[in-house]
Order: sequence, then structure tokens, then C-alpha cells
Amino acid sequence: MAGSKFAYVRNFELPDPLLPGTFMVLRIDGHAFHRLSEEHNFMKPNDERALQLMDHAARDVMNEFKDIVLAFGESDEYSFLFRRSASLYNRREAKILTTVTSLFTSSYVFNWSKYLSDTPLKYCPSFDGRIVLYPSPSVVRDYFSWRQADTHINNLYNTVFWALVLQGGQTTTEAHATLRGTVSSQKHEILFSRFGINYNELPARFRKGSVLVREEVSDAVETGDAPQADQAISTPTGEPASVSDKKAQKKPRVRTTVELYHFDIIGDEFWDGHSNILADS
Ligand SMILES: Nc1nc2c(ncn2[C@@H]2O[C@H](COP(=O)(O)OP(=O)(O)OP(=O)(O)O)[C@@H](O)[C@H]2O)c(=O)[nH]1
Ligand SMILES: [Mg+2]
Repeated sequence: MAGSKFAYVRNFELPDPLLPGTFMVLRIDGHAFHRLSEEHNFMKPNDERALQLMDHAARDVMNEFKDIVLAFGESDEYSFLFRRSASLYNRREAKILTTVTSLFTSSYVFNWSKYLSDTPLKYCPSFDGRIVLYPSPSVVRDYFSWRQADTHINNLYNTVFWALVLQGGQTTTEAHATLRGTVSSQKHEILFSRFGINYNELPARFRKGSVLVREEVSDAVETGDAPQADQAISTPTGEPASVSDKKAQKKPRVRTTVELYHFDIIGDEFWDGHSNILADS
């Protein structure tokens, strides 16, 4: 009812465009997952099933939002990078943030039983979300380096902490006290000398987090009603088609799939091999 006397209230709805030409990073984070993980008996320090469920939800988001070029997940959080020129929803912040966050959440709930089949979901999980804009490729790289370094720091701490508690018989208070003031090399040493654990041999998923990227798959696709390769091809005049005619009926199509990795994204190798992620288009 655009013409009603009430329509003026629309004027209170303010535009919220995100600055063009900048990199959007949308990060979701599980709300009160300390409690959720306790209530649902997640394994400590890492529950692979729960992490796979996070990866599944993130993949669903990437399949829906093609402007997302990279995602990184650890623990109860996931970061999504949109290509610099993304123009979805006219870059309206609330629209993008709420749609992505709710899709992630509904996928997490929808797929819960596939990963935690013996653990009924007791209540509704939720995720918070934020979008931060970054002005340059180098800051985007530093952002993702920050998250992966965080994964390492948290995982090392949690791995030693729960070894001290679950295998070493310490109380949680004692374990915190044991670790207070220790540096990385001392944590490695405690793990190895007391529990025989070589940190670097733990699963890469736990040490590096999850990386989702689009990889190109090149297919030669038959177009229209083009005959199969082993079928005879003839022209409208009944003449046999030339080899070049056959080629003309095949058009290369570049398809992408979303692939999951658990490798380093701090060094140059990943970015050199995926230069499209930080490209302008
Ligand atoms: N046992 C276990 N706990 C996990 C796992 N992944 C995440 N968590 C829990 O989730 C928490 C995530 O940290 P935060 O996001 O800082 O804590 P939070 O309770 O979610 O708090 P808010 O995000 O502020 O709502 C961790 O501290 C763990 O308690 C897991 O694989 N196993
Ligand atoms: Mg959280």
C-alpha cells in the first residue's frame, strides 16, 4: 500500500550499503558453544564430527553464494571472503549478513544428525555474524593468517590442557596453572615427554583448520543435440561433416567445485596457486 498515509514509516529504514571495491569478510561464530559442546558431549579438545558439520554448513553457504571465493573454519567459527567486486543484494549489509548467517545456522541444524547421529540436538543452536571490510589484498591475507595462527595457538593449548586433565589426572584449575606462562616449545615438550604425543603428527584438520576454495574443473561439453563421438555426423546436405565441424559442436565449459583442505594459508604457496581469490573481478 505505497500510497497509504502510513507509507511514510518506510523513511525510517536507512540504507546500509557496504563500501564498493572492498573485500567483505563475513564471520559467523557459534553462540555459547562452550555450553553447546558440553551439553552434547563433544569430544575434547576436538570433535571431528562437529567440525565436519561446520564444514558441511559452510559448503552449503558457498554453493548458494557464488561470490564467496574462500572460507576458513576453526572451532565454532567460519570466515567467508567475497570477491572484491561482489554486488549481491546491492551490497546491503543487513541483507547479506542475515541471509548467510541464517543459511549457515539452518544447515547446521538440518545436517546435525548426519554427523552426530547418536546425540539428539537438545535445543536450538545459533550463530552471531559480522561483516568487516578490508581495503587491500595484503590485509585480507593478514586476516586469514590471523585466524589460522589463532587455530594453532588454541589447538596447541587445548591439546596440552586436555592431556593434562584426561590423561594426567589434573583438575582443570591445576592444568591451567601448569600451562600459565609456558611458551610454545614448552607445550610441545610437555605433550611429548609426558604423553608421548608429537603435536606435528596430530590431524591437519585440528592444527590448520578447514579451507574451502573453488577449484576449476574443465569439461568438454556437447552442445545442443550434437551426436556422441561414436555416432556418425552428417551435414544438412547429407555430406559427412568435417573434423572441424565436429569440434565446433563442442564447447569447453569451466565448472567449479568447492574443495575442502586442511593446509597452510599463511605462506605464499596457497595464494600463488589461487591468485583468482584476490583478483579484482
Ligand atoms: N569439546 C569441544 N568443544 C568445542 C569444540 N569446538 C568448539 N568448542 C567449544 O566452543 C567454544 C568456542 O569458543 P567461543 O566462541 O570463544 O565461546 P562461546 O561459548 O561460543 O562464546 P560466544 O561465542 O561468545 O557466544 C570453545 O571454547 C569450546 O568450549 C570441539 O570440537 N570440542
Ligand atoms: Mg562462539
